[in-house]
Amino acid sequence: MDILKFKHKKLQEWIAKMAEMCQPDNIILIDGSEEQKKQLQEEAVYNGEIIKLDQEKLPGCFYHRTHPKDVARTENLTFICTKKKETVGPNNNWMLPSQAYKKAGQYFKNAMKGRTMYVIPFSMGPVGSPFSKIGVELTDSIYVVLNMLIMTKAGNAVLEYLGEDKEFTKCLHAKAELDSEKRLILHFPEDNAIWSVNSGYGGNVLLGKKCLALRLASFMAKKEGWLAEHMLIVGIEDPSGRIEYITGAFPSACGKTNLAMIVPPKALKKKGYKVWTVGDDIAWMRIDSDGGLWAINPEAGFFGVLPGTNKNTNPNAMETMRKNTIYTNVLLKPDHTVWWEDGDGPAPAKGIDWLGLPWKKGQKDEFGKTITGAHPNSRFTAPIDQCPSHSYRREHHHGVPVSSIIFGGRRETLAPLVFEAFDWQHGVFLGATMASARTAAQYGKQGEVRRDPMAMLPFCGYNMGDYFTHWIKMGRSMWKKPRIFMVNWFRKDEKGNFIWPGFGENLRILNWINLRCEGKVDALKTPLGYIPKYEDIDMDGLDFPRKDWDKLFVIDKKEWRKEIKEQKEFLGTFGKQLPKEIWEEACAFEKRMKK
Ligand code: GTP
Ligand code: SPV
Ligand code: MN
Repeated sequence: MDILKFKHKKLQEWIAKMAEMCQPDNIILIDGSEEQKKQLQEEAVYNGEIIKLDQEKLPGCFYHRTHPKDVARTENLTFICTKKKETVGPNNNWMLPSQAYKKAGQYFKNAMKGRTMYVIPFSMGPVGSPFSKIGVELTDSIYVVLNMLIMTKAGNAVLEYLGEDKEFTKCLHAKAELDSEKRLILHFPEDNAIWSVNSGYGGNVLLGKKCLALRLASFMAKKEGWLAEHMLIVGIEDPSGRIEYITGAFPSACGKTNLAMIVPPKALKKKGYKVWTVGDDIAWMRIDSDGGLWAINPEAGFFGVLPGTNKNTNPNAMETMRKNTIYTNVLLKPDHTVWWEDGDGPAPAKGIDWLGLPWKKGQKDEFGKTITGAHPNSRFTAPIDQCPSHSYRREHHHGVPVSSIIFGGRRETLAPLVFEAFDWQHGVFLGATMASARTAAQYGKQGEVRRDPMAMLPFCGYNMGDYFTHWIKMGRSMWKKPRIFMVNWFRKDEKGNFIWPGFGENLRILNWINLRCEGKVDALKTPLGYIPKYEDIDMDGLDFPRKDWDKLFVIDKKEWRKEIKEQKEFLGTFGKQLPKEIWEEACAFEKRMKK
C-alpha cells in the first residue's frame, strides 16, 4: 500500500495512522475534477454500489440503495466524547474519548481490507473564507465520495488552502460490515475529530453535514461567539425590490427544504414577489459590525426528502433534481427512472422497491398494509446552484442579513399557524420549548410528540442548558436583533385534514412576518405572543375564509396548561445549567395562561 505524500505533516501522519488501522488496499485522493468523478461513477456502477439511471431523461443521475437497516440517522448510536460528562448534558449520549476510540477501533481494524480508502479534503463554506471550516474525510464508500462532491466544496483547492499547517477536522468513516449492532457515530470536539463506522446513510456518513457543521460547529460557536443552527435561509423580495432574509429551524422532515425554495402563489408572483434560496438545512450566523446577525449556508448541495415532493408542492426541487442528482432509497422503474409516493404522476404498475425487491402497484404486506415503493426517508442529493431560485449571495463570505428567525414544528393540535415572540428572550424560550411529532428522518416511534429545542436536540454538541444561555447572550450582543416567530403549518381539523394549505401559500405568512420586521403592520396580543389580524394577510387568489382562519388560532387553555407542565418538566432536566431567564419565561407564560 502506497501512502500519498502531503506537505501538511499532521495530515500525512494522521492518514498514515488511520490507514495502518483500517488496512485499505490503496489510497486515492479526491481532487474535485470532473474527470475523476466520472471514473468513480463508472467504477461504482461496475461494482454495483450505484445504478446508472436513463441518461437521456436524467442526465448525470444515479440510484443507490442503503442497507435495509440503515435508512435514517441513528441518534441512540450517536455520541459526544469529552473528558467530562457534564459537558454534553442530558441531551447527548456520552462516552469517554479513550473508551470510544478503543471500542470503535475494534470495528475499524482491517475494515478496509480489499477496499480503497478515499481522502476527501472539503470546505464547509467558500474555500478560504475566515468563516468556513475545513475537514478531511477518509471513507471506503464511493457513494459517500459522490455525495460529498455535491454537498461540499471538495478537492485540490481545499488541500492547497490547508497549506502546511492549517487546522482541519479529522473525519474517519468506514462502512465496515454495515452491522447495525456495531454502528457508532462518534464526535470528539476536544480533538476536532469524528469517527463513524458501520453505516452508509446520509447524516451518519456525510461527515461535513450534521457531524461537523452542527455538532462540532455548535461546540466551536459557543466558544467563539456565533451560532451553528439547523436552519434554512431564504430571502423574500417584495415588489419594491427589498429583500428580507429569514432563517428557520424546523425538526427533520418538517418543511425546511420546502420553505427554502418556496414558489409564490400566482397572484403574489404577479405582484412581483420573488424568492431567493440560500440554504435548506444549516445556517452559521455571526454578529457583524452593523450590530445585526448575518447567516451563511456552509453546504453546497441539498440532501432532501423525496416522498411528498412533486410539481405542485415543490416545483423548484423537481427542477433542481433533473440532472447530476443521486437518488437514494426510492422506487426504481423498469425504464431506469425513479418514483416515490406523492411524487409526480401515477404510481407505475411495477418496479424494484427501496429494498431491492420486485414491487407491484397496490401490493400489500401480510397485515394488509400497502407496501411503499420508496422509503419514507428516501432522499435526493443535488447541487444548490441547480435550484432555479438559488441566491447569488450564497457565495458571499459574510452571508446575508437576518431579519427574522422562525421556529416551527409538526403539531396537529394546539399550536397556532403563526405568532410573534414579545422579545428576544421570550423567543429563546419559544425555541427552547419547541415540540414536534417524530418523522421518518430518525429512528423511533413515528408521530410521537417530543421536545426538540430549536430543532437541535439531535445536533447540539454540548449541554443544551449552556446552549440556551449562549442564545440569550447572543441577543444581548446585538443591537439589531432579528425578531422571533413560531409557525405550525400542520394543524388539523376534527376530520384529520390539514387546515392550512401550506407549501407555496406559506409565503402569505412570511410576508406578514416581513411586514412586522419593517414595522408596517400591528398585531393582536395573546398570552402566546402577537398574532396577525386576518385582514392583514394578503389572501389574493386564495379562498381561505375567516372561519377556517379562526380555527388555526384557537387557544385551548386547558390543553395549554398540560403543555406548560410538560415544558417545565423538560426544562427541569437541565438542572442548574438552565438559565434563570428561561425559567422566568416559563413561569410568566403559565401566569398569562391562568388569567
Ligand atoms: P430534513 O431534510 O430532514 O432536515 O427535512 P426538512 O425540514 O427539510 O423537510 P422537507 O422540506 O423535506 O419536508 C418534509 C415533508 O413535509 C415533505 O413530505 C413535505 O411534502 C412536507 N411539507 C413541507 N412543507 C409542508 C407544508 O407547508 N404543509 C404540509 N402539509 N406539508 C409540508
Ligand atoms: C435531517 O435528518 O435533519 C437531515 C437528513 O437533514 S440527514 O442528513 O440524514 O441528517
Ligand atoms: Mn436536516
